[in-house]
Amino acid sequence: MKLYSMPSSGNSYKVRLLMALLGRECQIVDVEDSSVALAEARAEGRLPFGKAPVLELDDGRLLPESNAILMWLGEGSALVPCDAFTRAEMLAWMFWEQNQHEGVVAVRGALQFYPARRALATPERLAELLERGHALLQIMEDRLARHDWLVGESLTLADLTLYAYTHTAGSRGGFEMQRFPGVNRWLGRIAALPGYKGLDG
Ligand SMILES: N[C@@H](CCC(=O)N[C@@H](CS)C(=O)NCC(=O)O)C(=O)O
Repeated sequence: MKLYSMPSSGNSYKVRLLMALLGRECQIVDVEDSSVALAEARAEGRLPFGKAPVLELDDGRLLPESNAILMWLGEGSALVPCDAFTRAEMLAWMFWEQNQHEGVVAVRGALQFYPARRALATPERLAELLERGHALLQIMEDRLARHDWLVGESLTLADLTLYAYTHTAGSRGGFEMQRFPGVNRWLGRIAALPGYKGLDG
């Protein structure tokens, strides 16, 4: 397998993290933001939706969308609950990550991290994203203050999905993470998992 992966991006990192935890290997093709490699992968038709990550299977099939890739790789592992309702709850967090959390928590980080986007980081936009991000992180805190994991009683794909951008929410996004002790304990729990690899690892 080959993973077209953006080194600095949480969406690509969540796939690399799952692979590390499952002890699975694949060829990594780095396609950093604004790079020639990204433009080439796109021009060669390797990125069906124009974005990274994309997993290329040995038979040439291409799978885009980070959370779809997690589902494919996680299939049959303990990270995908057998119980249908618990599995649907896991998916609910994964959809929420894409349609709420990422567009605020990741975007505030990206506006400050990628030089090309700094011009878009107006004080008004940053302030709005800060307030919305704190409200989203509070939703995670409400769950994690009382539970070790987002779903059920063990690690699932939902935790890995949300770890990707939450673990840099303070350092990149400037969110006040001390307000969320349950989230911080959960971040530590994930970082202590056997096989764990960091964003730069
Ligand atoms: N929903 C997609 C989002 C993918 C995405 O937005 N990827 C960004 C990096 S995080 C990308 O490829 N950006 C390069 C570009 O738009 O030129 C997923 O979860 O995989």
